[in-house]
Amino acid sequence: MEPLVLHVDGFWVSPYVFSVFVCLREKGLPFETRLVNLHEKAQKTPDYKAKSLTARVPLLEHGAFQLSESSAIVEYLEDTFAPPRYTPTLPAAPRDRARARQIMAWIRSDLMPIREERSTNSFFYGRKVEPLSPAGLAAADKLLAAANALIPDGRTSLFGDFSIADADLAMMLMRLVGNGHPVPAKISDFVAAQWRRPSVREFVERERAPYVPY
Ligand SMILES: N[C@@H](CCC(=O)N[C@@H](CS)C(=O)NCC(=O)O)C(=O)O
Repeated sequence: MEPLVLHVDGFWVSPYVFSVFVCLREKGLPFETRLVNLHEKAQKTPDYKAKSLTARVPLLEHGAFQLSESSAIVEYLEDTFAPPRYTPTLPAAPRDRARARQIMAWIRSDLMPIREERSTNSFFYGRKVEPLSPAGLAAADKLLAAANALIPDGRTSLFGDFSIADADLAMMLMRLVGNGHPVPAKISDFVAAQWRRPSVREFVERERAPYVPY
């Protein structure tokens, strides 16, 4: 098999790196990681930019093929390392798969006040946060209403079997849950169940270098 290399942020706080890391682990694929120190602008070096069209993390190298954008990477891995040989990380049924893609796209393109006011380094590093602004509260309400509608009652995954949409949604919800925002039990149970997955724990519980804001 051609080698897989995942380029990750130096503090392991990127939710987009997280998606790809979990996908690779769930599929049981061997891969190396390389740190890109964003606080030192390592993503702007000519070497890195020659590999990554977007000059961001994550970047996946698979042999000579280089790909940026986490959801594109997840789809590439799903197509290249497809079930039944490899564990699926997206649902098979077209409507569930479309819903998973919808959630992944939405989480990457909306809810900006939560992403800004509750960056993932807050719960990875136990950083104290200010109360949410009115825009942050409105975004939190929107997220919680969607999560409540998406998570089936009595279940702790969106589609029965795990998918990357579960991990992505849990990471977004953790920005609230991990900072003490009150959420319904169904949602905290969902986040807790996702946080117990070995692939997620490996990312969440890893040792991190002291954080340098950037
Ligand atoms: N839509 C992209 C977002 C990637 C992204 O925003 N990465 C951030 C880290 S979380 C980054 O590399 N920031 C450095 C920069 O933009 O210069 C994806 O899903 O991969």
